Amino acid sequence: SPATILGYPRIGRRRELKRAVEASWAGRTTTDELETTARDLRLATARHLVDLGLDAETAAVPGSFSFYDQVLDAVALLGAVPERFRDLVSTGSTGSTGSTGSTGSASAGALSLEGYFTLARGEGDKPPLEMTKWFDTNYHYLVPEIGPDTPIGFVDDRVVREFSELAHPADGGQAVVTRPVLVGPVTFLLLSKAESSAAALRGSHAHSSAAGDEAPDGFDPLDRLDDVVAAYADLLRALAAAGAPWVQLDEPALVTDLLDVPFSDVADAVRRAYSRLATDLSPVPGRDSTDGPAERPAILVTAPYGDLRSDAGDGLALLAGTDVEALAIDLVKGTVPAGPVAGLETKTLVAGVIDGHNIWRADLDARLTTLEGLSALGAGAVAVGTSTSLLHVPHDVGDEPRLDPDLKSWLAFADQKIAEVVTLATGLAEGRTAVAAALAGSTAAVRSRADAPGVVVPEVRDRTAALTPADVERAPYAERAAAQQARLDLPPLPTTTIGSFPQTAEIRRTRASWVRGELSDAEYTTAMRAEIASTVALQEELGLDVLVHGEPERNDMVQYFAEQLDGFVTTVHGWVQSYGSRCVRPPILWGDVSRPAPLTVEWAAYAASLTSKPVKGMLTGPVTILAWSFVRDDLPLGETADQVALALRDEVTDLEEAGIGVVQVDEPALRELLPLRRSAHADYLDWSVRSFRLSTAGAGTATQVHTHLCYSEFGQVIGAIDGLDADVTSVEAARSRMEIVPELADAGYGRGIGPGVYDIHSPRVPSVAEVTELVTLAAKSIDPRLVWVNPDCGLKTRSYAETKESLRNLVTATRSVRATL
Ligand code: THG
Ligand code: ZN
Repeated sequence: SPATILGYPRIGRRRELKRAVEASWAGRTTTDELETTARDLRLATARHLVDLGLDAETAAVPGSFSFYDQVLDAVALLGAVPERFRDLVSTGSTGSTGSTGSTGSASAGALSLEGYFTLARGEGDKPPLEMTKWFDTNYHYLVPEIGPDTPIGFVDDRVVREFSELAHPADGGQAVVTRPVLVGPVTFLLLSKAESSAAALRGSHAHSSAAGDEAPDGFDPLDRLDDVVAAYADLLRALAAAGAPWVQLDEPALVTDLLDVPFSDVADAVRRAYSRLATDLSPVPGRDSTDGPAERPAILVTAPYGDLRSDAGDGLALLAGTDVEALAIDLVKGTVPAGPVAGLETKTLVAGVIDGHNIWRADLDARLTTLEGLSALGAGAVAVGTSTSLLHVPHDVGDEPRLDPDLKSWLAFADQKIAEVVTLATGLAEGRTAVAAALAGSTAAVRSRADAPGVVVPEVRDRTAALTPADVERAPYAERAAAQQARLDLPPLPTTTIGSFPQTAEIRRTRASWVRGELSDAEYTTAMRAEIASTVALQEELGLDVLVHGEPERNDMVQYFAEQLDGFVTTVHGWVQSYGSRCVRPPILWGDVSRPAPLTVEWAAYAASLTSKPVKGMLTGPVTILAWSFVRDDLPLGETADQVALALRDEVTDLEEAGIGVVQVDEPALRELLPLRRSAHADYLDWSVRSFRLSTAGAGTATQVHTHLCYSEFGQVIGAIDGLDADVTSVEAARSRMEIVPELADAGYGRGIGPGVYDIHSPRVPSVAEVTELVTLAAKSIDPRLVWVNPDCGLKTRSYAETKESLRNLVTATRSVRATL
């Protein structure tokens, strides 16, 4: 039985691609040098996958490279460049195949690699494509902007060149026949937003984030399906001509209800797209009776990240009804249908039984049983695969010498997962005895993990078992608000920041030297205190009302906590791409969680000792800590969240005892973990809101609890934001002109709100007039006594020069609005 994976990490095991890309952006290397590095990386990766057991000749190795993002790759493939970047496109150059899409407007042309990066990063006053979370992961894709006149054609044959380069390697070494991987046409359009015609005319975004609102009435990116499909058809012809036997089209949009498109519309689009691609083009010769040259490779459609079947409709039956040759389904998140599925008898089913989104070694015996049970579906053939691309896991457990050997034996990163897939494929084809040793090893690891000390800690379990509804309740808000105002004595429209101040190169160097042991603990503490003192002095000088210590000691808002909590470990090389060249190292939550010692108190207390203004203690909330970690699969997420929440609750108590009167618990990932299926929302919102409240409800009535939310659209969790019961909620809002304020008010939210008055993701300094206008706007749509003034996110990635100027303008603007109240 064949073995395959849906995709492999592309950043490189030592982040080679990140370094090469950033060197090229900085002008230290040329684009040609970057292309060469990337080509070498692709060749080495493909051969590595063959060494790990994927077949070199049958397209078992995915061609899943990307310089930045797979959705941006599709934009480049199609030349679907928003108007404001159209000058980057070279018309006339249509890729070396000479094949062009016959549709769309005439100016479809290819982007250079530099132009491609410009769409991702913006240029001057041209904002980049918007970035948002990819399904329920911590990976971010770039959102295509598609309008009625966006050029769409097959303009860039990079995918074909990448295939050929590995199939006929210039170095004369091992050839690898890969399976090019692309975002499928339906998912591409469902993830796109309607291009704003007004913004297109202006050539700049100014304050027009609500691009969709300005699109021509009734236009939906899905209206361009025929154009996109025609371009994909041209690409498939080119791949067939280059000899590619297979292509993979990813259609994860089929596993989610969150895109606000009725299933019937998605189903129509899928039928239409795949009848053009699969039925109308003849597949590789030999597959059926066609004698002419192949017009396309065999097609594998994948549906990762969830269950194809839902109350709304049966996506598996839908895909099985098309003429594609293979379907990949997620059997980690998804379910196995009980009986035969019509249409599957002519197809290969790629059974995603190895988890591509988490790092636990699989129970191979159980997985083999699942695979054997698939015979009931009546598929033409069964292949073994991963549930998702391995993009979301690090490369190799073997790169982690510092991990405890027992713990290590429970883990499978990308390379170990490939070995698991290969073992299962052999086991399915040849029977259990052929893989007896591997099965025994897997069973032993599963047992060792279940029995290991620390996995179940009775005191932790007793504490969560004893929780009662009273543990998540605080005094009524009116009582809290009065006690907090008496204690804090804040002016109207209080000003604050979200927590982090710029992480200068010097701060990073100091932390790195301490980690390497070159700085003593005492020297490190002195250096961090000096940084905190200067940050506090700056905030006093600027005239902010609620100060922060600035977080110079924190590497990452989740990793910092995981390093100090029992039940977590962190890795050295476990990098996972977050967006573009940026990576994170998700901690591994392996056991019951507890707090051996205070986490943040000494830094916050030191800051508070330097000022008479209130200092806000800064914590990361339980949902976000789980969302950005690899979580255990042997305990319900809600129970793990409660354990983390109790550790944070103790921290809140300790902060209070140290005299801190304001505590912020950030939950930027509240929306990210929202299940892809609506049927699971109530349960998720129940445990996520409860665990947040558990972390904060130990605070006294006079302690002001803040939370901060960002990185997402909040529409689908607006009720939950109210449910968090924070005294003050700060949210991203500058780019959407404070729309969130009336939305929250409509949802019944009646506590403090800090709509971000400027976008920290851009180096632009907001003017006093601009901030004044936004503060005035916010104070009109909600009781002005509830409004706080703050930037829309932490300042970690900004420079001090911009930060000072922006905050100065923020304070000046606030004072002018205050004077009018
Ligand atoms: N932490 C974690 N996940 C996140 C964020 C975070 N997901 C959402 C959002 N924030 C993603 N944003 C970023 C921003 C910057 C970086 C990573 C994710 C980043 N990474 C460094 C890099 O790749 O060079 C490495 C990190 C380091 O220096 O330690 O800059 O804040 N968990
Ligand atoms: Zn934020």
